[in-house]
Amino acid sequence: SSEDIMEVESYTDKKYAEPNPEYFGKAEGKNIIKIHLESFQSFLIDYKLHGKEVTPFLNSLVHDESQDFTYFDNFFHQTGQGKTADGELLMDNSLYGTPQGAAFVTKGANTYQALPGIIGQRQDYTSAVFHGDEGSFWNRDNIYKQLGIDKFYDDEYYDMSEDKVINYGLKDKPFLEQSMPLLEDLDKNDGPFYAHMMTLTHHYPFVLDEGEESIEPANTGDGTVDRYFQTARYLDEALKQFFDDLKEKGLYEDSVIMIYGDHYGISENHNKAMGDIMGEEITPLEDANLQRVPYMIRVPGMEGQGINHEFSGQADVMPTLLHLLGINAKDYIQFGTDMFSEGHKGFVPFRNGSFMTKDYSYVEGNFYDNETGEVIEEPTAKMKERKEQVHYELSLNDQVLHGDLLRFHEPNKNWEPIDPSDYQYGKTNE
Ligand code: GP9
Ligand code: MN
Repeated sequence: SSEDIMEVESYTDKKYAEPNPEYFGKAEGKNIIKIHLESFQSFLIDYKLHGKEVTPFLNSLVHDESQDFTYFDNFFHQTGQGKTADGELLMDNSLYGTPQGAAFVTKGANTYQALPGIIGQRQDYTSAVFHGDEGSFWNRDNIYKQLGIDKFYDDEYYDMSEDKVINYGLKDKPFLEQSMPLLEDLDKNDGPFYAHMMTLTHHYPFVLDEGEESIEPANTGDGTVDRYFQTARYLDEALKQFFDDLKEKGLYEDSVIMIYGDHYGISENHNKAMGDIMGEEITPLEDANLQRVPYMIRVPGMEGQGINHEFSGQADVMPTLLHLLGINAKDYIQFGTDMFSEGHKGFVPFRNGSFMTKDYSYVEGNFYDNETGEVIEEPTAKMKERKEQVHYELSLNDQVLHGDLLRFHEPNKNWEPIDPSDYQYGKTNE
């Protein structure tokens, strides 16, 4: 009911962090290119396999100051069973998925007040998702309409010849290559745009066609883990090419470029091999530490910070972006907080109720000291309070999704509820 949403709003209002005036509105009017790194975990950054970097291009974005990126090395995915779809939901709504199943599917007809809809209405952005797989996967072709996504370029828009496809769909190199003319077209006719490029090749079981691997596999003896590095390198090469193309077409310099990992690629079933890779036993705490995924952002006219160590997660991205665009996140219901804000909240809930902070972690029912890796036998009252807060936050989130509560929420600023019938996808509807 409308009372339930008021309880949620009073929580998110309290959690809300004021924008950092230095950055507020810095990205207004700029194109936004958001690049999804499938199954990419942060341990790959700077990792050396057989003495060589696995992802030299991404590493260069992190370390070369002239690139002006800010890399958050304590950024975590917060996804559950909805995997990629949960990542999308989190980043565009600052809502978690559901405890079971994929909200994209089970809550696909809910009312949302999502980033694409908001910036479409308030700043005339055109939003588009690019993905070389069937549009119906994860119910995208339906829920995207609820999110206010204007265009959905699915496999219908790409040359999906057999030599260009592997595993779930189009290989990342042809995918990004073939996306360029679509992006240019958006820029010419519909700018400013918010484009979401969803890669796919670096996905379990991490396979490439013969001749497309440029590095040797690892040699733990666990094929999944061993091949993981090869597809990561393939993705890294695809990105390098994409950046070159963006620069050549004049789409790079003046665009916000944002890169994120959606969820882990190596599940805990592979912890033995991961122990070899990391050079230490994968305890429950280490497993939680491995849930870091990259988040990198470059905003034209904003100096890169290099490596930012703030603890943050996917739910924090939407408020961060809103503030960069000069829109106050307080106008909407959001569980995350602006990562550039002084008041950013440095605890990161996982979907299963575990959470991470700078000094300690709560994993599978135990508090851990991050420094020593030891279980904290007597957690402080503050730690226990934080745990209660995280569980309360997740329960509020679940009420929002189960009760479709955003129906009852009127954002402060002139908001027109999204009508899914305003959106049509597919070539035949153009
Ligand atoms: C399929 C792709 C994979 O389109 O998004 O989804 P995942 O298995 O990673 O959730
Ligand atoms: Mn995924």
